Amino acid sequence: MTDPKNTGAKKVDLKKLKPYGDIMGDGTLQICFTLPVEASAEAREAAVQLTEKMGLDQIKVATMESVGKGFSMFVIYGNLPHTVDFTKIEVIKVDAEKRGRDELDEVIKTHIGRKLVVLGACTGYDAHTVGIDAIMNMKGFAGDYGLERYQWLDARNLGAQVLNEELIKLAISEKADAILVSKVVTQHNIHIRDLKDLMSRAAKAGLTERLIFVAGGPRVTHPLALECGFDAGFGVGTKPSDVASYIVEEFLRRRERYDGIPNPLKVDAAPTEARTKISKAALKSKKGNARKKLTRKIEVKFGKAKKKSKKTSQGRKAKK
Ligand code: B12
Repeated sequence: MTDPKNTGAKKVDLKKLKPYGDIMGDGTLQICFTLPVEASAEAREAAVQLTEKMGLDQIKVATMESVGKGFSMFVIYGNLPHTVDFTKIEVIKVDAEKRGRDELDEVIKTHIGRKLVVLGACTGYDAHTVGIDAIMNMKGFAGDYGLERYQWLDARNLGAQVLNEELIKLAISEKADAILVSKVVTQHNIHIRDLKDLMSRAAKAGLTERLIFVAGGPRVTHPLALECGFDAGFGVGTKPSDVASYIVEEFLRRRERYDGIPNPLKVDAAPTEARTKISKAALKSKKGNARKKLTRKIEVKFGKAKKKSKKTSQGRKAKK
């Protein structure tokens, strides 16, 4: 990765980082939104006032377009007065070094000696298969071959609208090593409820120690996945090799933890300070402090979802 401190010709004050437009430190950014009113001088003024309320100054309306009867769309430039201290930023990231397909196949062949069984599905009511296909299917995504292409992965794409209970049954009967779940629809936080439902079933079936659970989707983040009881979460722009790298590393970590077989990838890790903290947190039990802290943070964000009915789309579908 490039050194974040080496950002260009002008010296950047990383303690007071703000957007760059034309001159370093100008804070210029571009926003785009739609108002449910006809494009007009009044609509333009409303857009400017709303942008002022967001805290931007030096506002310029670059575009106002009519987007159908009763709607106007704006592209607006403004300068943001706020800054963030980049040196204090810590991110909870998936703990895995990125490796290519050939290297991962070689690691599995040499150090595991059997194919890892990976089941992928889009669960519940969700019928958006393109995301899970991008990860699983042979042809892959953005020039990165899918998991089906890996010689040492037995990757099976179960498709859309797979019930959590079915997925758990298959995980057991197929002796899966990893379960990949795609959630795209997020209306009423259905993705969170479905993900949590799967993990509570997995816990009841005693699957959470050895089986690797990975969630993905455009609104899925790694912290959200952890909060739902998963081991890792991947969002927009994920490539199959990101997921394969994680599965292989995590498999070897767990094998070391539970069977005492040394992890051959450990020496390569060379963790950064932040990554060490995260790895330690990840190693704690799912009921550990790190996870609890994280859960509290996310519960604030999704507090409403927690209070709502515990019914899931799985349940509803089963009743039909
Ligand atoms: C194509 C599409 C459909 C197709 C789906 C066809 C199919 N076979 O998948 C059809 C027409 C069926 C459809 C239906 C619906 N859709 Co639709 N659809 C889309 C659309 C246009 C594109 C989604 C897509 O394919 N993205 C491309 C893939 C590659 O991206 P991705 O899913 O993010 O995947 C990447 C990552 O997220 C990650 N990833 C994803 N899954 C996983 C899993 C794992 C394990 C990992 C590691 C990573 C990973 O890796 C992928 C590659 O990087 C989006 C809008 C949009 N532009 O995003 C709406 C959208 C998702 N749909 C939406 C809605 C509301 C619906 C409907 C409810 C509409 C309706 N009222 O009927 C229905 C739902 C049907 C159902 N039961 O689920 C909303 C969802 C809103 C929300 N957040 O809840 C969206 C966002 C449109 C919108 N703006 O309103 N849809």
